[in-house]
This record gives sequence, C-alpha cells and structure tokens, in this order.
Amino acid sequence: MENPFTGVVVRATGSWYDVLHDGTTLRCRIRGRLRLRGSRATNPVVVGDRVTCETDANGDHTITDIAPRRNYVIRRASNLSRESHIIAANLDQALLLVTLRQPATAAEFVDRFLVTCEAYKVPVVILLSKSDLQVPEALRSFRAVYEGIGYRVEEVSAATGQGVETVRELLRGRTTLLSGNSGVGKSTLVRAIDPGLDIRTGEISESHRKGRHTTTFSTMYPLAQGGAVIDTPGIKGFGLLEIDAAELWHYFPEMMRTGRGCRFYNCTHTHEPGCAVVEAVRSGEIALSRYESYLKILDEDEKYRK
Ligand SMILES: Nc1nc2c(ncn2[C@@H]2O[C@H](COP(=O)(O)OP(=O)(O)O)[C@@H](O)[C@H]2O)c(=O)[nH]1
Ligand SMILES: [Mg+2]
Ligand SMILES: [Zn+2]
Repeated sequence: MENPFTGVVVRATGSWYDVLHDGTTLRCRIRGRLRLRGSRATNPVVVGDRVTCETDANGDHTITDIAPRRNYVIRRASNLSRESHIIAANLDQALLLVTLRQPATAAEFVDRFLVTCEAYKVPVVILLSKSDLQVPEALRSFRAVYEGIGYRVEEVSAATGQGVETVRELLRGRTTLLSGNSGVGKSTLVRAIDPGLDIRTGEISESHRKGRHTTTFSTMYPLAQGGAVIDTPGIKGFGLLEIDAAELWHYFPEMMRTGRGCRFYNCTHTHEPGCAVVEAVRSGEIALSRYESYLKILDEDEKYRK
C-alpha cells in the first residue's frame, strides 16, 4: 500500500479513527498537534474528513493532515456546554426523517435542524417517515408549512414501500447525513434500500469507555449503489452556537422574505413596532409554530453565546 495514503474518515471516536482507503477500513490515530489546531470544536477529526495518513515501521497508521472542509454540521457538545462538536463534514445533503406520531417529532427539533442546514449550506430534504401510521390531515398540514417555505418534503414508508425509490435516487452517489429522532425509522429505511447494510446504534462498549454516559459516534456507511449515509445516533438536538442571535432569522427563509419590510433594519422580530414578521405571523403567512421555534431558539441559545 502507498505511504502516505489518503482516505475518508468513516468513524471518529476521539481515541481512534477509521479511514476508508480503496475499499479497506484502516484504524488510525492522530498526531498531537492536529488535536490543537484551530476551531473551538472539541473534535479535530470528524466523519467525512478527507485525510492523509502515514504508516510507520510498526504498521501503525497516523492521520497527519486534513483537507479543508467544504462544509460541516455542528452541535453543542452537551446541553450546558459552550463547546462545539462537529458531527460530520463534506456533506452533499441531509435527509431529516420526521414522524408526526409514533413517535412525535417536536417542531422545534425540526426547525433547529433546518436552521443548522441553512447556516452551514447543506441542502436538506424532509422525509415524513412511517407514512402508513400517520394521520393524512397531519401530513397535509405539515407539508403546507414546510413546502410553503420552500423545503422539499417526501412521504416514505418502509412498511408499504412508499417513497423508497425516491430515497434510493436521492442517496445514489451522494454523501448524506441522515438525521431524526430515535425511532423514526432511519435504520429500517436504509435497510430497505441496501439490505446488506446494518446500521447499529453506534454505541461503543470498549471496557475503558464504560462509565461514560455519551458514547455514541456518527458513522459513515458506504452504500452498495454508490454514495454513503452518515448515521448520527443519540443526537437529540442541534446547538447553534456559531450563529449570532441577530442573524438567527436569516436562517428561516420565510422570515428572510418578510423581514425586509420591518421598520427597523436591525429588527429582532420580537417586540419592535412595525415588524413585518410579526404581522406575517398574525396574518398566517408565517406559521406560528415556526415563529415559536425562532423565539425558543433565541431564548435558549442566548445563555450559551459568548
Ligand atoms: N409502521 C411502520 N413502522 C416502521 C417503519 N419504519 C420503521 N418502523 C418501525 O419503527 C421502529 C423504529 O425503527 P428504526 O429503523 O429502528 O428507527 P431509528 O431509531 O430511526 O433507526 C421499528 O420497530 C421499526 O420496525 C414504517 O415505515 N412503518
Ligand atoms: Mg437506528
Ligand atoms: Zn421585524
């Protein structure tokens, strides 16, 4: 094998990194100085990173360089933390699986994820999952809100096969971040597309890690048909700590459209007179649930910003 070699990080645990090179996964460590470089993120090497690695005389592999990231998705390291954690880099798109019942996905979760995708310029498609279990009227009103904003929404069901071909085509040849609450059907959907693929929970049960409570890591799974999906187990929400409070509304496309009409150029769309956004919420042009998500994110994230 060539030395140095290049590859893509398919799993990053913090202590070791799996790098896919030419169809083979090689376990690598990182060099100390890579840990220190740049960014506030707690993890220097992330799933999706294109890396250069060297193999030493003992046959041990070390990541020595990371190519600049085209994009990435980030979250707060934990609920009460100012540190950020990059979930994955170099994404072509994100698919957000949403179920309106069994289990019900909170609107705020959906909207936070969409804001993250807007902010980091990752195209996103919303999949209304387990469509066979949903109430048609609830599906219709969800679509009305999100398609009205400009998002693509598809109904899928691994049980009936609805939308599975559409998802197969969406995944082909692309690197896709798959997201959604636990239980919305991510693993089942991927198995319907690539039966050989077994997306597990991503939990690490190495003995030296016992006692740590959050031992879940995102993992990239190459697809037989080309492309790869990144599963992010255990992620309950996306923090937005790199987004300025004054800018948050820029990542709500419908607020971007109406906010131009506000009396004050620096309107926060909360209390100001002559606010075109508040007026649009009143008239029903902007969905109340979206505006509520905006207010919650503003309020919650205020305390974590620098
Ligand atoms: N009725 C129905 N059940 C589904 C569908 N997709 C998944 N499930 C079930 O929902 C549960 C959670 O699915 P899973 O794929 O593990 O969700 P994940 O946590 O997002 O990976 C399992 O019991 C699945 O059998 C679907 O399209 N329709
Ligand atoms: Mg799963
Ligand atoms: Zn305003």
